[in-house]
Amino acid sequence: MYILGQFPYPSGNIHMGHVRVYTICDVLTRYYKLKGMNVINPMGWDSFGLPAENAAISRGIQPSDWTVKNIQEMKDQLHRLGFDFDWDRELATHTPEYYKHTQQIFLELYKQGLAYKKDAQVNWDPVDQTVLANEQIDDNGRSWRSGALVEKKMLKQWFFNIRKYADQMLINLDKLNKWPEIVKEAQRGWIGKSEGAIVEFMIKLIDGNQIPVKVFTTRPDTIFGVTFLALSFENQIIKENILKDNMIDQNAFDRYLDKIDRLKQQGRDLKQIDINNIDEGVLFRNIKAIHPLTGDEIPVYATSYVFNEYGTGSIMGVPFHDDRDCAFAVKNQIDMIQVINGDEEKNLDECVLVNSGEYSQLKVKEGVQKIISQLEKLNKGQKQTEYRLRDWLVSRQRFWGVPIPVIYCEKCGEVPVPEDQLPVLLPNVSGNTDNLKQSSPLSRIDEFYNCKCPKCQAPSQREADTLDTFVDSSWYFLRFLDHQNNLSMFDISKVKKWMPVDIYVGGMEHAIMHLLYARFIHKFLCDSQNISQEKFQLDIIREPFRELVVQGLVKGKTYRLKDNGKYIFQEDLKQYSEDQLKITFEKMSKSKGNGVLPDSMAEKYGVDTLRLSLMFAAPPESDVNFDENFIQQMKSYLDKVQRISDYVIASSDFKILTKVEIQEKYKNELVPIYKLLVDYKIKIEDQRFIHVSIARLMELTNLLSKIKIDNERNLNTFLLGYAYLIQALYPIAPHLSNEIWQGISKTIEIIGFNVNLSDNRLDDFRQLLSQSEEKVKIKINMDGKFLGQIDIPKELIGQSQQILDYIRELRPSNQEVKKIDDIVSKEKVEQFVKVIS
Ligand code: ANZ
Ligand code: ZN
Repeated sequence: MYILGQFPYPSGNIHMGHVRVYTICDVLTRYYKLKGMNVINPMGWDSFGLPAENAAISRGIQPSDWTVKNIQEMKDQLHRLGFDFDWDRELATHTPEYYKHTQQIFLELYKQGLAYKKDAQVNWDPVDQTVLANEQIDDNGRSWRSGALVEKKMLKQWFFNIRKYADQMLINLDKLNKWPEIVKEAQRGWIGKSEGAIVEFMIKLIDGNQIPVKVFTTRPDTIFGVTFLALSFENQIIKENILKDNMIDQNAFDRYLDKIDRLKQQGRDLKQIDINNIDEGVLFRNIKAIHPLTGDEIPVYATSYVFNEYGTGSIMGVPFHDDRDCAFAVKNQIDMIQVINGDEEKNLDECVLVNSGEYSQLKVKEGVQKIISQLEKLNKGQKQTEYRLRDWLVSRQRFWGVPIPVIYCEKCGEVPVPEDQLPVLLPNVSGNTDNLKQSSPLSRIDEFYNCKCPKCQAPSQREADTLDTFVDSSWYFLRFLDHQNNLSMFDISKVKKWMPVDIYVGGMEHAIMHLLYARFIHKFLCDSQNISQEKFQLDIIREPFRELVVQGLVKGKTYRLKDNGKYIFQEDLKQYSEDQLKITFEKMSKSKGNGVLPDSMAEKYGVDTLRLSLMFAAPPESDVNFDENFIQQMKSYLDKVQRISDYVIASSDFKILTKVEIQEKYKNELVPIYKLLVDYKIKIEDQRFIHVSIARLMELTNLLSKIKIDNERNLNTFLLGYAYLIQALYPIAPHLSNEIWQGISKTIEIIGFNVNLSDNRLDDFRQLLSQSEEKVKIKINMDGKFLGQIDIPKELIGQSQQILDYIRELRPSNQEVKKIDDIVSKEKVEQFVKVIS
């Protein structure tokens, strides 16, 4: 089993969010080991990136020194928190041993034509001479560091052709039935597939010449309702001045361009166009567009609700049927024609075309087909699929990243670095971090920048851009499986053995980009003979992460003044009375004074209490409100479990039997204990219910503490039950459980357990419970397909939820169930249970 938490950026501090992800992984790792499985749970560092570079600049130190120091500090912290990571698999993406292979991936993409260079617009800081990310620009369009007004500049940038995989990634989403629906929806939206057509309109210029303008539409059926044409302000045709000279109000046009630039920096999005805020746009004077089917003449505008980056950067306006076009038409008093009859929102397929010439009375689907074939016949259009997904811009004009392995030679042009010359090493910047302040620092470091052409040996220059750090993290889960391999990226047999990752745990902030990039690179590597030696048939769907757990936030207790909303810090609380303050829980942050340090909590209450609190407070996907009162309750629970061990040590008046004897002799007495443990296993194996599994252990603790140890029967039931409790508690509170187990080792040994807690396997409580149960066979059909048959206890008949739980618990040892479970999504299983009931 491969359990993985998203590896951290070495900022220098483990925060509560980290502790939560890694605790989920740790609990599951220990649990499955206890079940007898071979589990890996590796840890590493996503160690390239801007913060190291900024720290280096502000303190005059090497980015690598800062990074290594932070890694050491965080590692110490993780050790103190007692996580069971496979430290012998540790890796860091900034080491040459790792990034050599990141460069290899780049070269492989390059060879297959999937890494390419093209002009792209960047944010340029004219003072610092550097490219800025959108996040580095404030609301007034100024650089966060220099304060200079940011300019737009075209630069040649490297891209990965992720769009080649857009369709595959989209289709596979349907098969990832162990992923949260919300993440899949986000990815679908990001990929944004739209099916429609390209239609060509001719524009008649003043001199009588005609030029073509192509539009993308998802609704060719509305073509008879087109009453205007609209272009984006940045449209190429306008740039080339074909449509500019004397045709527009230049001042108004420039004002719009400025506005669009600002919106772009704020990351404006096609999906967020506000219909109430559609602007008037700019009309092109003295020209008309010609409708390709009717020959009618229609006006042409430039408007900001048409995006240059999508489709063709121009649209056909159908005001009667499109909300944005409608708002625009109202402002400009443009005609509207109804061409579709029926409820378009509810059931488009049932609608019919009207006012559409020979196509009138056709249903929409047929209308679309016939109109497209007519356009094709006239050479005026064709079917087209568009994606919102843009190719992945991977160039960064920064130092602290993977150097892109390309050399520029005057004679040979762009030459990829031969593989046997990898890695292209980052140079040393000791003593001179000034270079880092400017854009493309690598181009200012001679011993790096100047080199020989690998082909003709002529003096040449290296590429000075480094790779986006998302490239580093797009394949680390594969390297964990063979991280010391210095011959190749990984040994394919190891990858086949462990992949896909069984449970991947991380935050919502990575729901789109990281997961999309990792899926893309994984698919690409599967396809690349050169790297995988043979296509790796990891699983039928070639996806890297079988199950995804997206954890919620850890929120801190926040105090605010009722009258002005001001945040009050912990140390100032005394100055205010209770009724002056309002208490809420908010995302932890320094400015709110509501942060809680894991180290101090662990020191005060113990690591196990911290773990238990995070796991019991809420299911993994929900936010946790971190409250010290709650932690104290968890502490007293653990204290109680520990106190009970005193009885074990004290009780020697009656004979202690062996496990098998107790199981035989006190079968009935053990039933309630078994039942709780069966449910504990079910709930922990469906990660959504880890908190419920803990509730079962609390019930078991109560049950045991009520047993009066006044005869042999009670003593032995109590002892076995308590041993089970400590075993089951071990994944959640490993340190305390070990300590208790050591303390009662003599008794434990007599019963027949191993004195080393983690060397014991969990018993099959279901089996023990069902020794007296009668079984019946049920067949499982889904959507008319026979999936398999299994035996269930007769007493479960009619109780659908229990049947579902029972089936889940058989996983993963029962092959039949595993098969069913793989095909059937969670939602489907729920549906199946409804059918049974
Ligand atoms: C005519 C039409 C009639 C449209 C109608 C929609 C409804 P999605 O689904 O997101 O792909 N469009 C095309 N390119 C655009 C651009 N660069 N900027 C802004 N809008 C653009 O949207 C496709 C629809 O969005 C296209 O279909 C086009 O308007 C518009 F009743 O064409 B439609
Ligand atoms: Zn050359």
